[in-house]
Amino acid sequence: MKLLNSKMQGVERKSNLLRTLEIILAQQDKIKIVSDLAFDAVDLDGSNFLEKAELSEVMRQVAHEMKVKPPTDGDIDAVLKELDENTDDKVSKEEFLALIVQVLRKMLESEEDLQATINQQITNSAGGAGGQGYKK
Ligand SMILES: [Ca+2]
Repeated sequence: MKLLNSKMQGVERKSNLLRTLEIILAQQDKIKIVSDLAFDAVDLDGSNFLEKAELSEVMRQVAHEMKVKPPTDGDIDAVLKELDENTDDKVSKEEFLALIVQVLRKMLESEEDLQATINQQITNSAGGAGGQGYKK
């Protein structure tokens, strides 16, 4: 926190999700633990690799959780191709970790955008509305 003090004025209003995402992304070793747990949950046949069907399943779940459109078959192929660094048509734990980090980064970015919009609106309304009105 001390390091951040000088730039705190503009960024005080952060959602819990935004804080959580920032904390998570700063702790890659913990992401690895969570990633491995998630991997094991997704690796339905216990092969230690995620085949396309398993990848499809987790992408649908993530899309559902994030309330975005479900992935198409083309999306799944594209992600598999992108993640599958050694081109064996399946995703290893290391390759999966890269996916988790990407998803967290995307969430952080969209949360930051949302937060910036909210902060702007609070700033605008605080100007004329006498301040006290914005309480939980
Ligand atoms: Ca598998």
